[in-house]
Amino acid sequence: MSVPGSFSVLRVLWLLSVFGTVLPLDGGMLFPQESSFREVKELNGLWDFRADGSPNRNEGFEKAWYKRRLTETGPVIEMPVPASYNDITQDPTLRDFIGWVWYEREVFVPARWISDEGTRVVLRVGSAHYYSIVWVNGEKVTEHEGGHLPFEAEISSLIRKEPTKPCRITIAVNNTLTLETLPPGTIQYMNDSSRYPDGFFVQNIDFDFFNYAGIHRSVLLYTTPKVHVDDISVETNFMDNTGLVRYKVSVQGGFNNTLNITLMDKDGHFVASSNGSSGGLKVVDVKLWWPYLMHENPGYLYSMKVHLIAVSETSTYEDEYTLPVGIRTINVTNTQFLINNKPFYFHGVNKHEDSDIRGRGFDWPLIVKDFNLMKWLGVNSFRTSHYPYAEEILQMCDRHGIVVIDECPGVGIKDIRSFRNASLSHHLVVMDELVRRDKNHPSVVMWSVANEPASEMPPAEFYFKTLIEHTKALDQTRPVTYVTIAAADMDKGGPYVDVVCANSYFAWYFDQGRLDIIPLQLSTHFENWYRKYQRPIIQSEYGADAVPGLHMDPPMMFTEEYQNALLQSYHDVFDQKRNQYFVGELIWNFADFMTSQGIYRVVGNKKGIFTRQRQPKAAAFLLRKRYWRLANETGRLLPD
Ligand code: BDP
Repeated sequence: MSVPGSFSVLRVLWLLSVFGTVLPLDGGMLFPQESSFREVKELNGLWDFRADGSPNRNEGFEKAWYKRRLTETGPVIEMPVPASYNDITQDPTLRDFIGWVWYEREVFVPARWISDEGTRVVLRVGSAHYYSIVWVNGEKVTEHEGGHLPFEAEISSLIRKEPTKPCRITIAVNNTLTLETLPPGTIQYMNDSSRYPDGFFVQNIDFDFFNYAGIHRSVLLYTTPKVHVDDISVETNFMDNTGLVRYKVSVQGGFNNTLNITLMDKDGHFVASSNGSSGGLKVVDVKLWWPYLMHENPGYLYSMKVHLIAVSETSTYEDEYTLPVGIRTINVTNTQFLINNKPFYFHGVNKHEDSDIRGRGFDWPLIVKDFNLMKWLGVNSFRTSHYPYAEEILQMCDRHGIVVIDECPGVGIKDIRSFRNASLSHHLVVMDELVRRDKNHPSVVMWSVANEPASEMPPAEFYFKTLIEHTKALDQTRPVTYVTIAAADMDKGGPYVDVVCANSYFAWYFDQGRLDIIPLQLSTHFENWYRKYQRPIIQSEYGADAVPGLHMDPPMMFTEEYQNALLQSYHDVFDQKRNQYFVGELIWNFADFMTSQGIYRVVGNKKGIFTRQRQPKAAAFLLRKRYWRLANETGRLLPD
C-alpha cells in the first residue's frame, strides 16, 4: 500500500517520538493568568485558513506555506478560532477533510513586551486536533502530538528579531489518526479502480463520535518574567479540624530565588504562609472542599499566592502566580469511594465537548448552560468521556463542586497492533501531559486511562499494568481506572484498576427491545465483577437512543418511553447494590452528539437526555427526580 506524502511527513514525526525513550516532561503547564507581573493577550477570532487539498496533502510543506502570508499561497477563507472547522462551511469536503489544514494570523505584540528583555513571551494553544506544527514569522517554534491538551513555545527572541513588524503565526494541523495515535485509527486506500477514483482513501475509526478537527481552544500570547514560577504542585490532607497543603514550586531561569507562599481564604483573609520551593501550610479550622449536594457549602477554594523574587548580577525579577486550592482527600476501600472520609455516590453524566456549528470548539455560553443544566438535574459528577476537556471546565468544576473522572483520549483501542510499544509509549506521554495539567484540580478525583479497550486481548494485561502503574507513580493521591465493557472473566487489565468502571447496554445492543432481561443480566454482571476483583463498581455508561418527540406505549426502541423504561430498569438494580459495593451511575449521555455517518446513527448519537441543543427529553425529568432523591439520601446535605 502506498503512503502519500502527507502521511509520510506524519510518519517521520511519529517515528521520532516512538523510538525516543519516554522522558519526563520538561517544564510545567500552568494555566495562563494575569497578575501584576504577567499579561495575557487572546488571539481568538478570525484566522486565515486553507485546507491542503493536494492529492498527497503535502503541498503546504513542499511550497513552504509558512514562509509567507497564507493569502499569497492561494485562496484562503476566514475561520473562527476556537472552533472545529468541519461544520463552518457548506462544503462537504471540508467537513470530511483528512490531512493538513493551515491557519494563520498576524498579531501586534505590545512594544514593551519586545523592548523589555526581562519579559518572556509565550505562545500557547489550548488544544488543536490532532498533530500541530507552529511557526512564527516563518520559523518553526514547536510541534505537538495529541488533540486535547495544551502546548506552548517561548517566542521572545524571535519577536525581538524584527521588532517593528507584526508577528505572523502559522499553525498547520493534521487530523489523521493512525494505529499509534490516541485515539487510534487507520487510513485505508480503496484500490479497486472500478469502484473508487485514483487515490481514494478513508479514515477508519473505532469510536463513536465525530473526529472534529481544527484549533479547538484559545490561542494566547502571555508573558512571564524571564525568571518565573514554572510549575506548582499541591497535595492536601486534613486531620480533625486542621488542613494541610503540601506544595512544591519550580522556578525556571534563575538563581538566588526567594519564594513566599501565602494561603488566603475565600474572602482574601490570611490563613498561613511559608517560604521556599517546597513545604507545608497548616490550616486551622479548615473548610474542606466538598462536592455539590454533599455539603451546604460545596467547592470551597483557598488561594495560594506564590511570590518570587530572583536576583541576578544585573537585574531583579519578580513574579506572582495564584493557584486555587481545595482541601480534600480521596480514598478507595473494597466497597466505597471516599471523599473526605465520607462515602461518595456518583450520580452524574458522561459528556462530550460537542455542539452545533462549533463542533468541539470551546464556547462559554455552551459551557455555562451545561453547568446550569447539570445543577438543575442534581448531577454531582461527570466523566470527561472520551478525552480531556478544556481546563476552564475543570476550573468551573472546582468552584461548583462537580466531581470529575478525568479521562485521557485512549478510546477505540481495539486493534491488537495498537497495544504495541509505540502506542504504549505515546499513551504514557499523554498521561504525563494530562496529570501535569490537571493535578491541582480538587474536582478531579480519578484518572481514567482508557475507554472500552479490547481488554480481553492478551497484550492488554501488560499494557494496562504499565499504564496504570505509571499513572499512579505520577500521582499517588488519586485512584486510577479504565472503563471497560468486557465481561469480568475476559478482562485482562481488571486486576490493576482501583475502581471497576463498567459500561453496559443491555436491552439495546443485545436482546433488543427486551427490557425484562435487564434486572437479571445487570445484577449477574455486577456480582461477577465484585466476586472477581473486590473493588467498588461504577456504572460508567448505560442508556438508549431516543429520537425526541417519538412516542410509543408499550415502549419501543428509539422512543422517549423506551429510554425512560430502560433507565428505570437499570435504576432498580442500582438501588439494590448501592449499599453493597456499587458507588455510582453515569448516564450515557448528557446530550445528543455528532458521530460519523453510519446505519446505526440518525444524524448522530441520540442517547442524550438532552438534545444537542440542550432541550430536555422525558428522561431528563426522570433523572432529575432520581438525582435529587439520591442527593438527599446519600449526600449528607447537612454539615457534619
Ligand atoms: C459506548 C461507548 C460510547 C458510545 C456508546 C454508544 O463508550 O462512546 O457512544 O457506547 O454506543 O460503548 O452509544
